[in-house]
Amino acid sequence: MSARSGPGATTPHSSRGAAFGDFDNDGDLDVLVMNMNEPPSLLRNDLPQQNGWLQVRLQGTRSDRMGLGATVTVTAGGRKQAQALLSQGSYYSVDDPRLHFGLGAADKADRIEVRWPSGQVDTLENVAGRRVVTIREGDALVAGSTSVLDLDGRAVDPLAIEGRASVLVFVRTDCPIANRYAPEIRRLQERFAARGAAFWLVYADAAEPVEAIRAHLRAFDLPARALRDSGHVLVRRAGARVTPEAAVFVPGAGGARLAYRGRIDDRYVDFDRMRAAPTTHDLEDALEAVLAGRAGPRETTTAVGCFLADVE
Ligand SMILES: [Ca+2]
Repeated sequence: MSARSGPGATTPHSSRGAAFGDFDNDGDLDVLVMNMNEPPSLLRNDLPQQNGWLQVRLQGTRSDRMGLGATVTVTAGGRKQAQALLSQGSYYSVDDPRLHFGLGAADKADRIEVRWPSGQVDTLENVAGRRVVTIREGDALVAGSTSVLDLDGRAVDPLAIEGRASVLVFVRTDCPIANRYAPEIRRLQERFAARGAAFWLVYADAAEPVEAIRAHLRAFDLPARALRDSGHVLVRRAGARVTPEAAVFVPGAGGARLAYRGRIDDRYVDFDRMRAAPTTHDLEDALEAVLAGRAGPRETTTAVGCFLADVE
């Protein structure tokens, strides 16, 4: 034990138990050692770290509320690690219930699988690292993340950007203005998909059934992947208020960064007044800019359309 690590491990104590956990919430494991007849020693890990990490906090619904007895398997950087959440640890000690996973050089987990005592299995894909992820039993969505469900009920985080940008287009099945933009959405997707921009249609009304969304995609020949944002996670993150409204996210140091939010173009002056042709193509200009690595002409514009339900 190096003298530079401090006196915690070199000073003699009569110790009986040790608990491992991230005491100071900085992503590394610290150790609390229980000493006989004196206060415990906290061995705080203050080594600078470059490696990725992830902590998983479990919330049981049918199983134990803390998720005791569940097994969590994390796949990252081609490696698989499994840990079980147990209630026992060392003598009179129990570890941090947040399971800690080192990710090595990876900055995200490709897959997290939770096997609950109830038999329920929850799987999350593409989960960004360097944070505590709360997983609720029976809910494939990461609380506090930007994961939402696709039409098949799979969790997808469109802001875990794999290409160069993520474009969210907020739509409704019953908004005439959004429907009139279908050809333009299609044109932009065809134009920019090959250049690394992923397009997502986001249906944010919880009352819209999946079948209605599928019918809408067919009727308007919308080829983008559709997501359901019933909890308005993406609506809040983007600051969207109406449909159609677009948001362009690019990879940033602390996660996805909003580069543009607003109208697709300025064809609509008001809800019932439109120009013969748009004079600015705001979404297209924003995408051209971010794909060229520069700031766009405007970060936000005001979109005209149908209000999203329940958005303040
Ligand atoms: Ca720590």
